[in-house]
Amino acid sequence: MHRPCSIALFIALSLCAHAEDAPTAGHETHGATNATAAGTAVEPKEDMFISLDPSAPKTVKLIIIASYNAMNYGMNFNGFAKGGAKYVVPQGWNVVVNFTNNSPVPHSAIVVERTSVKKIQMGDPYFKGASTPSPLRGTTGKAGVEFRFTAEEPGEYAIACGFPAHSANGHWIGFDVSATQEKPSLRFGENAPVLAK
Ligand SMILES: [Cu+2]
Repeated sequence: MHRPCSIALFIALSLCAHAEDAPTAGHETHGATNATAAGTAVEPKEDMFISLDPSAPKTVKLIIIASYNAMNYGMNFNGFAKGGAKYVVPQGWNVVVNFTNNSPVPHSAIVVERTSVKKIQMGDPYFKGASTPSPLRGTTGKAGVEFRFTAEEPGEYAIACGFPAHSANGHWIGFDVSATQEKPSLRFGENAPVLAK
């Protein structure tokens, strides 16, 4: 209990320290579908975060929102942490990720091997191009950044936060590349996977 608690406390204190840097109220950007500073959020539904690109073959668009709500001290993507959500993408598909961060605390997204989620510091993304810019530093803001990559190799990966120690504290969700599944999907918790449309 002691070690995770002290890490969690540290993160919580960091959040408090950063709160003073938060943008002033009334500056909410358009199109935000979810969280507020208070941490209340629309309950996440799978189809809000995955869709097929109608203009490009074998291309899936993922919406990844860091600090979607207050869960896990804000160290969540789309309201899930510790692998509680999982994307599956067929091998060879193109993946376009739109990343935004609801929190004034920096977060990032980087695709790593599932076995790497406990690392304090992430290295390079597993697939070329598969991270937000400067994942160690992270970004803030709802303006968002986009990155794209090709899911070339089947396996079990994670979309992790590259900000030091965040992933080790649960800021990651699952990302599998499948050699057999024909359509991308997203699963939240114990729900059945939802196919991209
Ligand atoms: Cu993070």
